[in-house]
Amino acid sequence: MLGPRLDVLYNKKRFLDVFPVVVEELLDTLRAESMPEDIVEWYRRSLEYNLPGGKLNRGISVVDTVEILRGKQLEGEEYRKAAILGWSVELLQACFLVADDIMDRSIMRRGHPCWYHVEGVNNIAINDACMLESGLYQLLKRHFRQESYYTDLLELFLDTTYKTQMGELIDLVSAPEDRVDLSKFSLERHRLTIVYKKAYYSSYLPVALGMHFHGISSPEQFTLAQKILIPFGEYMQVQDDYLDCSAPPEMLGKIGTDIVGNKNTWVVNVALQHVTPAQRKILDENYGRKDSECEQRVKEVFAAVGVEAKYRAFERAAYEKIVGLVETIPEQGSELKREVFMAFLSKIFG
Ligand code: DMA
Ligand code: MG
Ligand code: MG
Ligand code: MG
Repeated sequence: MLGPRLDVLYNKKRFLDVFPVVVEELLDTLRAESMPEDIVEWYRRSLEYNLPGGKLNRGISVVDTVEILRGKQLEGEEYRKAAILGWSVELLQACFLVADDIMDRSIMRRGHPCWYHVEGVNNIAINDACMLESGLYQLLKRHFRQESYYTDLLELFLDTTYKTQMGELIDLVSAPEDRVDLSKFSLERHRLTIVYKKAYYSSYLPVALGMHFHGISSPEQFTLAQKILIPFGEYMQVQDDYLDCSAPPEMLGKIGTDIVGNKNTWVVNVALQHVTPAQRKILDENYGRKDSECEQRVKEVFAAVGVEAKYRAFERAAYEKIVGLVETIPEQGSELKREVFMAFLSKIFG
């Protein structure tokens, strides 16, 4: 047994050790179609730029889920196969991020320029996003085609992708660039947005994949997992919204665009509930404007209404609610285990 901190490092290292295998297998699919070497190299650069630089929480959670359900560490070929399923989630995530950064006009991601901002890439990033997604199905075909749960995996990835795209659509349509109307925002619409754009793919998908890999097939178990993981995924996006306007770029690895981008975030909705008429006027006049002084005035209103304390209270309540849901799983005799969820929670809270 390593300590908890070393466990995290070890889990990340062995997961990253599988990455070169993923890259070579994906490049082989291009070579098999006789793609010229410069095209193979382009795909390599896109994979290496967009996949391994993040926390890899989603991918690693697939493996963690399997190991907790098995009650032992995976070894050799079995570990590699579970890790490849994890990398498939990371491919989907990379696809969403590359596209999201274009649509949100973001500049920085994971401490580097967004892919579409890299010299010579520009709009080719749109096709690269599509190829990051398509690549995951090549991995699934190669490694899981013979499994009884292959169709379940395909359906899960396809349905989750569709839901995420719906979420991105509500998010973007709610944020017109030429017309700021804060009266159109609401926490109900925000909740719908974040469940679809974040919770299904970031929280439910990794655990559900691990469950399939382990051999769980009863629909009730997946419904139970979803009941816990959707509120958990909601929390993940509220945290993302809060950090967007409050954390320094050095910590975040990205520069927040929500205020200038006129986004319907948790933060602006909470502020709207607590502003005085004078503060409301400042928000109306400064939110969603592409101007850093306007952005600063909005942040001052957020601070004045005490957004930070409200976020801390929300975080505490969310944690207690989710732990309460986890505790509905019986301690003995259940296919699912509480620890699957507690391990995931510990990666995200705090
Ligand atoms: C993230 O929304 C959703 C997807 C599907 C990537 P976001 O724009 O708030 O994410 P980020 O803050 O990372 O750009
Ligand atoms: Mg974004
Ligand atoms: Mg976005
Ligand atoms: Mg965000």
